[in-house]
Amino acid sequence: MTEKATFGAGCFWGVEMRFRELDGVVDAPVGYSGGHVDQPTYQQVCTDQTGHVEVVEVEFDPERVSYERLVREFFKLHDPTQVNRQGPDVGRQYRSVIFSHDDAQREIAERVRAELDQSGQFSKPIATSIEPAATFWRAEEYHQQYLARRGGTCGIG
Ligand code: MHO
Repeated sequence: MTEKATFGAGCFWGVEMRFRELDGVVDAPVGYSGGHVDQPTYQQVCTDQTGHVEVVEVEFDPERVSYERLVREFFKLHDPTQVNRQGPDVGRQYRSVIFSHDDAQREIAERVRAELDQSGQFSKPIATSIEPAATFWRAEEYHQQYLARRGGTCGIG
C-alpha cells in the first residue's frame, strides 16, 4: 500500500526530480493545489490569481521511505525562508507549503518545521505553511518529468 505526500517548494519541475531520486518514491506527478478554480491551467496558475500552488504529489511506499524522511528532504531541496517566491520564481504559486493528508502527517510536519526553525541553521524564520490537503489537479502532460525529458534546471535545479 502506498501513501501520498504533497509539497509546494517552488517550480515543480525541480521538486519532482528531487523526489523521484529517492528510494521508496514510486510516482511524483506535478500539479496544482490549494486554489479556488477547478481544473486550473498552467497559464491561469501563473497569473497568481487562482490561489493554487505548484505542487508535487509524492506517492511513496512507507515501508521503504518514511513520511518524515520526505519532509526532511523537502526542507533541504528549497529555501523555506523565502516568502511567496523561490529563487527567480516570484508569486504565491511558488510559496513553501506542506499539504498534509492526515493528522499524523501534520504532526510530523509541524515537529520537523519547529525543530529546524530552532536549530539555527536558517538565518531567517521558516515561512513554510502546513495546510490540509486540497484537491490535486494534475498539471498538463508536458510538465510531467519535464527536466528528465528536457534537461536543464529550474530555480533550485
Ligand atoms: N522560471 C521557470 C518557471 C517554470 S515552473 C514550471 C520558467 O522557466 O518558466 O513554474
